[in-house]
Amino acid sequence: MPRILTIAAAQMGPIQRSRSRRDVVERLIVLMRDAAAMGCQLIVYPEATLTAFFPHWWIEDEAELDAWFEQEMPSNETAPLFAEAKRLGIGFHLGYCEIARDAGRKRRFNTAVLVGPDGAMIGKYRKIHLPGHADHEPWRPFQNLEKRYFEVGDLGWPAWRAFGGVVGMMICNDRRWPEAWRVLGLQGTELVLLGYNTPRHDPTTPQHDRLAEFHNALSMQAGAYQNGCWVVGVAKAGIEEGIGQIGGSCIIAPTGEIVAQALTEADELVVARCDLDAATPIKQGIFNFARHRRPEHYRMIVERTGATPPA
Ligand code: CDT
Repeated sequence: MPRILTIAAAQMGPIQRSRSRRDVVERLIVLMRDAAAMGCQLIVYPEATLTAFFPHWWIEDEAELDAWFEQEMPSNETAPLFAEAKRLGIGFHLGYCEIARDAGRKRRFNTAVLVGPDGAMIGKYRKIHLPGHADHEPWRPFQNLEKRYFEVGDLGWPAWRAFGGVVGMMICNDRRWPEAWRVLGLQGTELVLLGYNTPRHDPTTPQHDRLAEFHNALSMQAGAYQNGCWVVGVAKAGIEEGIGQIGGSCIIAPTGEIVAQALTEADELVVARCDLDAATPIKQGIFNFARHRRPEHYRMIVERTGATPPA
């Protein structure tokens, strides 16, 4: 039986800091209803979907910082999204900022959850590659304080049997790291869901600003091809509180080809019929890990060279 999954990448336009969770959830539900009407079984929302991307600002007050996070999922504000998904029989992926309580200790993570069409939680991933810096750097036009506001994810990198295939998640900066893809690829992942908030301007390397969209697509297309998986990459795009963020939300086939892509930097659905079996020729062919991968040699080379640049 063919394993065809119709998926919507739900790109979000900017969310200004004055917008409430209720406003945002209303926008998410509009997109979800449209996706369901187009026959989608899964809708994928971006990283930190529910608010403006607050790591762009220096925040000292603890209560002010906490207000950007979700204390529970679902919460009173997000429950309508879960209820609508269940009513429509559509699964979803949602990125949000999580406060967790661990033996009374408050912990903050950049998190994504995968929810089934029955409204039940399938899995949770906490972002591992946190970009940016931990201290206030006033020379920057905007901050990138993920290293201050989040802990490195502590849930490992699981893949789940879901939606008729093997599904994994990563979050934004993770997509630039080949290790992220390979850890999922080694688990047989056939579908990777990932959201991002990527500023068009990187104050540390402005000479690369013209390449922001290219590096985004390059990372995701390479990850898809080299691991034989579908990728749904979803942006929070447009000018948010004066900071321009790239769009380019897209769905990529296991061949590395982009099969559908956003045309705007606003709320927009990007939809594709994804045949999960299209991963098989890559997984059993050019990237058949069991036959062609040489981990013992990679280890030997790293041990011999110390994996440091030559003197
Ligand atoms: N959210 C996030 O991880 N953003 C980073 C910005 C890095 S600056 C180029 C990203 O990798 O897109």
